Amino acid sequence: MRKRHSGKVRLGMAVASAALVATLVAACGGAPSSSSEKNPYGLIEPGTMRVASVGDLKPYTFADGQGSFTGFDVELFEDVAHRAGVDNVVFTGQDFSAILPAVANGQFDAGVAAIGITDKRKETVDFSNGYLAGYLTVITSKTSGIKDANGLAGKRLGVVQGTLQEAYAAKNFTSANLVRFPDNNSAISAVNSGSVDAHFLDYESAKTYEKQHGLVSAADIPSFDAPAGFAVAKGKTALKEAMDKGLAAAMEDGTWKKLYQKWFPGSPMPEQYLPKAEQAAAPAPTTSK
Ligand code: SNW
Repeated sequence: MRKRHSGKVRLGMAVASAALVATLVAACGGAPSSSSEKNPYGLIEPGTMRVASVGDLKPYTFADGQGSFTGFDVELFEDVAHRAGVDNVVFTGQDFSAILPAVANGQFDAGVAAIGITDKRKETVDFSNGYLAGYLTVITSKTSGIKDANGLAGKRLGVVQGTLQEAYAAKNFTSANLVRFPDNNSAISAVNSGSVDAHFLDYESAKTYEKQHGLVSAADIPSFDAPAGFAVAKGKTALKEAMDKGLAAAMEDGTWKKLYQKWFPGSPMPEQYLPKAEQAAAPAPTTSK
């Protein structure tokens, strides 16, 4: 008890003195954001990570009953931020299509929402190394008759604007009629009401919505070439490097694995993000004769 109490007092004093320093710096006309000592990552507000996310991508990123953000990506990001010395992480939900522009123009320090790393997206933002690779899934009602991707011909397929699903469907599901939504909740409502025939979203979220609404999967499309990463503004090298260092540490000490098992129970465990000792030795070259 005593220990915890004194810890709190010390923390309080540290916060107070940090505030004092900030006030003094401001009073002297110095720009705190240019001080690499006080703000090594160039954050909007030193000591705080402002993160753009979405509130309806359970179990990756979602707002719980109290409106707090949680999920695999959220907890992994918080862990990585902690390793970088930042414990105050503030998530803000918005439309997926608004995240990367908002990160690029400096309204947020990072974007976190199972955002697949692609060359196209790298034109506007930088990414951490990848931390998750999986499938894109078409879900539909039990009565739609859609059994696979071919069954989408002539059907109305929902996609969230700006997602890889939108791009993939436009290119590959050319005989489907795409219906663009701002977020997953509105698309799922449309599936439930029958105003669209199916929706195309991330695999683990599809499973969550299927359970919740009695929907079924019709197709899983691999998206391993676009693993999810944390988006940061271009040129924030120190921030990107801190993310990469934290991610590597979270993978090596088993934190990544623990979070994966917590949020994606029963899903096959990909090997590349596990501690090195747990990755199967590279298969010996086969010398079959
Ligand atoms: O490309 C995949 C990745 O392999 C992993 O499965 C996590 O999701 C992805 O990054 C794809 N995510 C979509 C995208 O990046 C949708 C994200 C969202 O709905 N917030 O566009």
